[in-house]
Amino acid sequence: MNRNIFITGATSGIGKETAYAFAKNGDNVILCARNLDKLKEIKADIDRKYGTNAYIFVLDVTKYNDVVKFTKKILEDVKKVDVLINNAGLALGLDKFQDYDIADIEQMINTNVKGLLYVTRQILPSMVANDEGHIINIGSTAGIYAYAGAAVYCATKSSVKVLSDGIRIDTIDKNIKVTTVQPGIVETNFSNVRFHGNMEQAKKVYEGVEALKPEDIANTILYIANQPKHVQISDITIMATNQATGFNIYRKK
Ligand code: NDP
Ligand code: 8X3
Repeated sequence: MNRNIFITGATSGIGKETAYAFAKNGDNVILCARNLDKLKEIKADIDRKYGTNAYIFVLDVTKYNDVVKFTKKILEDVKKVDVLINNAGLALGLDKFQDYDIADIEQMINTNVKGLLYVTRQILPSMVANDEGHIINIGSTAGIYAYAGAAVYCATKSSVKVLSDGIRIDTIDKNIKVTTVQPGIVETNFSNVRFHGNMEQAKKVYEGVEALKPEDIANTILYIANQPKHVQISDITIMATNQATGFNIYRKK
């Protein structure tokens, strides 16, 4: 469709599959994350498969000055961002709040809340000026249902939902859509990151249940972005079939 789609956290999981889904759809993808090698690999693969020219750049969304610098450059280079997908995010740790590592708490808040705000604050004014745009924020079922050991992660994802609602109100008189996507369990690198690289512990999260695949979320995001101009999907929650709420998951023995 030849739109410019800016995806944060595009080197893995949901963000990466979303990049492929939009490139396959004929859109131009602008991808950022912290790992340059992975970005280069994805760019080469996307360009080869879909004959595009994916735009990549290293950006840690928690670094405000870098966000300002790179978003300015993107807007200069590609002129306009049609869809911003705020996907970069993470959980760190699974502990009682009273025992939580403060650095993990700060990293979750800095990435999931402040990073999302930094990027949106830089891109949204251009959407307002163009009277056109779509912001798709990746929340989580964790933002609806708190679960044990995840008070802060759940609070960050609850913030994503409320921030989306607030921004939707502030842009109500513009042709700007704001969507919160709230996935349940999706098998990605998420649990490996949460458990600080403990693959054994991460693997257990997906045992006995057919989790969602990152492609399932990517296809949903594409569907949301492909609605007609007058249709705004405000919220969408997607769970695995054997999932009932956030951490209410039926596992086959
Ligand atoms: P992954 O760990 O597979 O991917 C996370 C992506 O975010 C990576 O590309 C990572 O790249 C990037 N990232 C992390 N921190 C930063 C940062 N500071 N700046 C820029 N990029 C960053 O996880 P998922 O794909 O599962 O997670 C994507 C989103 O989906 C997150 O917001 C997560 O909270 C949410 N989510 C995940 C669910 C799940 O069950 N997996 C369910 C519901 C929501 P790099 O390390 O190269 O920077
Ligand atoms: C990620 C899903 O349930 O592991 O947001 O928190 S969950």
